[in-house]
Amino acid sequence: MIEAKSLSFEKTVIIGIINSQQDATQSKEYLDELAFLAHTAGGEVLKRFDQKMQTPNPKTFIGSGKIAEVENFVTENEVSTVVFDDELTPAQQGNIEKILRCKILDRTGLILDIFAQRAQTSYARTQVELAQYEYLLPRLKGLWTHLERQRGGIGMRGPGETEIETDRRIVRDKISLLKKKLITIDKQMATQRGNRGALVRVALVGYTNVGKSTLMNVIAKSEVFAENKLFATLDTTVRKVVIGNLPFLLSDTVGFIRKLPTQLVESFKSTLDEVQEADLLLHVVDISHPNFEQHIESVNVILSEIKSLDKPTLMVFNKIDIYEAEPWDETDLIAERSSKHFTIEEWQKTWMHRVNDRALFISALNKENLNAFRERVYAETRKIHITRFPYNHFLYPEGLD
Ligand SMILES: Nc1nc2c(ncn2[C@@H]2O[C@H](COP(=O)(O)OP(=O)(O)O)[C@@H](O)[C@H]2O)c(=O)[nH]1
Ligand SMILES: [Mg+2]
Repeated sequence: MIEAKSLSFEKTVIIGIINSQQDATQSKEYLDELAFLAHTAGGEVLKRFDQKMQTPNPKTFIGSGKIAEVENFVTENEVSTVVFDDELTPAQQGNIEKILRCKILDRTGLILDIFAQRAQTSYARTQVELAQYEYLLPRLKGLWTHLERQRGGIGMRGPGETEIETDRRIVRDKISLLKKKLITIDKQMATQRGNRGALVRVALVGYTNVGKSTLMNVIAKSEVFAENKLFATLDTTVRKVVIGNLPFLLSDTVGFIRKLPTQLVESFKSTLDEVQEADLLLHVVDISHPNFEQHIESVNVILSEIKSLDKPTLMVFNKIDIYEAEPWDETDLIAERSSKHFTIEEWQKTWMHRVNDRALFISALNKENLNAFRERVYAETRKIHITRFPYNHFLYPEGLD
């Protein structure tokens, strides 16, 4: 994997479409997220374009009038990168590049680029590299050939730089080699997990940037990297944690996102095995995010893909310190009061009811409600522990002192 030579801020434009499945508010939020992704990768977003259309144009994704508008802006402002919110077909990518004459990325390419930037261990690097090659394979037709390739930067961190003109066969060989390498590592990881004995295993899951690593650091006194960026953490960290004498293993790993590229889900198998083999999931949610309920949905989609949706789960609503309800004007007789106006207490009631009391409301940063959190995790872990070691229930009282 080739790293960026500099992280200079590249002038970036982002583009999305609005269709009947996503209204204007939703599209705005999707583009907000894409802008955050572009920012995480080192880009400076100058402008957003959107277009109302039912299905993307097969040739240029957006319509010809819109693409001309984008072209003008790109030329006038010397934009170097244009990012689309959906996956482009290799043909669309090629066509658009010919028109805009700059680097064209789609959402998947951008996410892969961030992953490439952030993979720390050789294991994570191998996983990302495999996903990059699989993404590259159908796109090998002389893409980006006229671009100055030595420069690096967004979307250029990866096999695209060196392998682009080489034969597909070489890329295929590389893919099978990486797969073999991962199988070997997967086996080692499985053995390692097996060696951890019968300790209860708890996994933090959730959307990216919700505070999983922050919570891990508070609970396990570890030093996992936490940052206000998407996908700050890729590598899995496992710590032994003791609450009220009861030991268990807590793991923190990569977060999920809407439309997580399938190449990534596949190559991050071992990372996701950590979730699959957990006894208890802590599904962390950023309640201060306007879209948090959709985030929960996206996470649940991936959990169900890896057959982990039925696991015992506690919903952990984090960042209550910065939650703000939209102001509600009681005298306004037309506007209806909706969940956007809920107080934290109302959300608490709603979710406690929805998930049968299995919800906690905390601030990992300000350490609010962490005692309640510890109590609850203790109680849940204890339940699982004493099914394995029935004689041990003497050791662990039902509640903490
Ligand atoms: N205000 C506030 N910010 C938080 C809280 N927990 C985490 N954060 C911030 O949210 C950002 C993402 O946190 P991180 O732990 O890296 O999220 P992860 O991607 O889920 O692991 C960081 O800037 C944290 O400081 C919280 O309870 N309140
Ligand atoms: Mg993290």
